[in-house]
Amino acid sequence: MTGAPTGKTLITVAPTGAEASKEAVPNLPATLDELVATAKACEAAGAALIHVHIRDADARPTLDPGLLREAVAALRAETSLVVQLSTGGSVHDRYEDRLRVLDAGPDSCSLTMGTVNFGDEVFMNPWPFIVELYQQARDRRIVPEFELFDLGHIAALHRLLGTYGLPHGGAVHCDLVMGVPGGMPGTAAALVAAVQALPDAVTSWSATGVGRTTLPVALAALSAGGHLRVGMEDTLTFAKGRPVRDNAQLVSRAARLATIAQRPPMSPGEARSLLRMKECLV
Ligand code: KMH
Ligand code: ZN
Repeated sequence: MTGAPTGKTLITVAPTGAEASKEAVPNLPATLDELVATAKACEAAGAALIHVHIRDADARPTLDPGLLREAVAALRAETSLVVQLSTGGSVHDRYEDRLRVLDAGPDSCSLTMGTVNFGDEVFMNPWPFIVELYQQARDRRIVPEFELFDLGHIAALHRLLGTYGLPHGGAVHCDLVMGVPGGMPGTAAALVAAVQALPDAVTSWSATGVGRTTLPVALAALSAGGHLRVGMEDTLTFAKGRPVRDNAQLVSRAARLATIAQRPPMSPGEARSLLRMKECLV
C-alpha cells in the first residue's frame, strides 16, 4: 500500500446469494434466464467475474449438481465472464454438497477461511473442510477465491498456504467480506488492518461491503489498491430509501468509482490473466 494504486480494477458481481427471498425481493435473479440476463447486463456495465449462487424452481437456494452444471454452461455460452461458483451455499447446506459443487467445473470457486457468526446463524467452515475443499479444487484445476470475513480467517490463510502450498495456477486472490453481523466491520480501519495482515503470497484482493457498508468499503478498497465486489447478494439498497433496481446498477456505480480512481474496469480476459487461469484470452 505504498504510493498511488495503479492498473485496472476487477469488478466481481454477486447477483443472487442465498439469503434474500424472491418474495421479498422480486427483482432478485432466481431463474436461469434471469441469471444469464443479469450476467450479460453486468458484463456490459464492467463486471469481469460472476460469483454464482443458484435457486431451484421455487426460488429457494440449491446446490443441485445438474442445475449448477446448466448455470455454468449457460454463463459460458452467453458471456465471457469468469464463472465462480459459491461453495458457501446457504448456512444450511451440508459439507458433502458444498464439496460436490466442484463437479460442475467452474473456473473458480469461493473458499471461506473459517467459521463466522452470520446474523442469527452460523456459517460453518471447520479446518478439515477447508483443507479438503482446497485440495479438491487444486486437483481439478479450479482457482479458489479465499473469502475472508474476519482477521482470524487471514491467520487461517497463512496456515493453509504454509502447510499446503499455492493453489492451482499460483495466483492467490482474496475477497474481504466486510460488514456481516458477526464478522469484521465494514470500515476503512478494518480494511487497512486486514490488508496489512495478508500473506505475502497474495497476488490480488477485492473487498465487499455488506449492506450500508458497500460504499465505504468500495472507496477504501480502491484507495488501498484493491478490487471490488458488488451485487444483490451483498446489498439491496442503492442509497438511503432507494432499493437496488438491478445488479447492473451496482456494477455501473462500481465502474464509475473505479474510473474516477484512474483504475477502470478490467475485461474478463484481463481477469483471467490476473487470476492466472488456463484459458488466458487477453
Ligand atoms: N451464503 C453464505 C452463508 C460463499 O458464497 O462462499 C456464504 C457465502 C459465501 O455466500
Ligand atoms: Zn456467496
